[in-house]
Amino acid sequence: MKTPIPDLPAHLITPEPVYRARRQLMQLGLASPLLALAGCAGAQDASAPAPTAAASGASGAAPASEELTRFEDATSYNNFYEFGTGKTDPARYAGSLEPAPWSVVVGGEAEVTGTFPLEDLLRITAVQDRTYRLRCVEGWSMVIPWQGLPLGEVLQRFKPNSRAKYVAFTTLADPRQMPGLRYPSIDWPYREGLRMDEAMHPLTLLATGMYGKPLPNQNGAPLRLVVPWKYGFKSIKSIIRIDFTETMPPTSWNMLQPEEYGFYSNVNPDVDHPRWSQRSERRIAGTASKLFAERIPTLPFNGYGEQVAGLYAGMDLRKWY
Ligand SMILES: Nc1nc2c(c(=O)[nH]1)N[C@H]1C(S)=C(S)[C@@H](COP(=O)(O)O)O[C@H]1N2
Ligand SMILES: [Mo]
Repeated sequence: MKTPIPDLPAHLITPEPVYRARRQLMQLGLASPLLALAGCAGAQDASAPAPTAAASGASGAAPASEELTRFEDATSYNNFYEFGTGKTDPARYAGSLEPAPWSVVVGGEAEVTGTFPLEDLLRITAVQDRTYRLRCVEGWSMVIPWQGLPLGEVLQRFKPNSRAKYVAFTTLADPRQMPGLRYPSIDWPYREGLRMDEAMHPLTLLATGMYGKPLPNQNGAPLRLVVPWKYGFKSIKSIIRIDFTETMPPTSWNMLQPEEYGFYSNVNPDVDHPRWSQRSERRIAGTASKLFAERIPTLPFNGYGEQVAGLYAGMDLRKWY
């Protein structure tokens, strides 16, 4: 069943928050003025992401001075429990995942809902290059050059209504493709969620590729979230469902250990995990001989505070961890 995504002129479908978000991105040097005009579907071929100067230059979101994690490490040291809980399990077993054909169900509090082939979603807006730090709650981090669509621009196309306060995401849960589902490590399917303004923030990416290649299966092919100011587990992989909801949706790690993992999960060196400190981290960005670099301090909001701290103004981040 195929539902056409309305293909309206950009000036009709781009509401004020997204327009402002784009302007903010341009000011950060993260989006070219050309892209800002290219809001119409099919503006750029999603299958051929062209690296841009903006991808590696700007401060904060694109740490030019930071060494990239090696492709080999980013694709062999993974968390993707659907393929096992060991770090090397995803690379070993994710070959059975079938990322094509793929479709995503969009439901809940929106005018446009239905089942959409991935190809149609990829035509909503242009693919962009974004180099982001990703900080796992376990205390390691990576620097990864992603390609993807700004999530907010995609979501806007479905015309969320005034009851849409959150966005819930669901990963595929197919025991035929995912051997890890045999174990109740998580109450499958893997679920994540964002508050609407977090989902609409220009840094939030719906990733389709990394290092200029399509997403490897172990990294969440064919479509995953990347929310660089939050702990890695918010960056849900292999998404098959997106729902606009009025209430805060249940999320996998919070369901599993509510004392340890909250809904927000913003990277915060001042709030320790109950079982370990979150003050520092070790980058996986090294030479072939050493997986982890020396310990470095963890930054509030993973270093993206200038862009995102405003989303949480007035909130006690010890309570809303
Ligand atoms: N569906 C799903 N998404 C997931 C996970 C998972 O187990 N299942 N692990 C999360 C965790 S804990 C991290 S740190 C990142 C790791 O992403 P990477 O393997 O691409 O570095 O994926 C996140 N997304
Ligand atoms: Mo993680």
